[in-house]
Amino acid sequence: MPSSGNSYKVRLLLSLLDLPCEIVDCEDATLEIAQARADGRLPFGKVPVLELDSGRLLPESNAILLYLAQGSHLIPADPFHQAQMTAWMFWEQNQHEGVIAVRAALRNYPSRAHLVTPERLADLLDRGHQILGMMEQHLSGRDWLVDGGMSLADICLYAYTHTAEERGGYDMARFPAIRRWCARIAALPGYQELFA
Ligand SMILES: N[C@@H](CCC(=O)N[C@@H](CS)C(=O)NCC(=O)O)C(=O)O
Repeated sequence: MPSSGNSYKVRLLLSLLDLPCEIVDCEDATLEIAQARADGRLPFGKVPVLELDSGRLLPESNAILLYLAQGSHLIPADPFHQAQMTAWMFWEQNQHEGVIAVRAALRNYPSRAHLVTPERLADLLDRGHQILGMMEQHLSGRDWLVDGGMSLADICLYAYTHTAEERGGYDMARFPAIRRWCARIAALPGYQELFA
């Protein structure tokens, strides 16, 4: 889904690792996504989905990242660092995405307009600033989320964080360490923008 941060995580990883893949666009509220769902190609009803050459289907953006990055430098060899990486990836789905991505979706997708109330937007703004505050505190004095170097955790959290201001309406001036971390990722060889 070209406008989706969850889909972008996968596109960014493919580009950073220079992995070949055919991208099939299924934008929100289009015939293409309805057809993919009807054809049984979205195991959990959502995108992204990775389809292997064997025809096996893998849903969930973070599971796809873990599968595609096996053996690469983006999965730490040290078991504790690897567990820290997965902790951030669970946190992204548990805490971050359901607030930061949801506020962006409410503001940007006409299909979600009927779900918008001023109270809901205000609550998501407040909770989002708290969540971003946690990332800010962690990234102050560190280059990457996990000790030992860049990992999938950075790709995963970058997806919705780097557009939090533009799409979500969050005040990123409050979070200089996050802005420096975003610039670090955007400078990586093979980096691809959300709308490339
Ligand atoms: N936890 C899932 C979330 C997937 C998800 O919510 N996908 C959205 C796009 S971000 C989607 O499929 N939207 C279209 C729809 O629901 O019809 C993941 O990380 O892949």
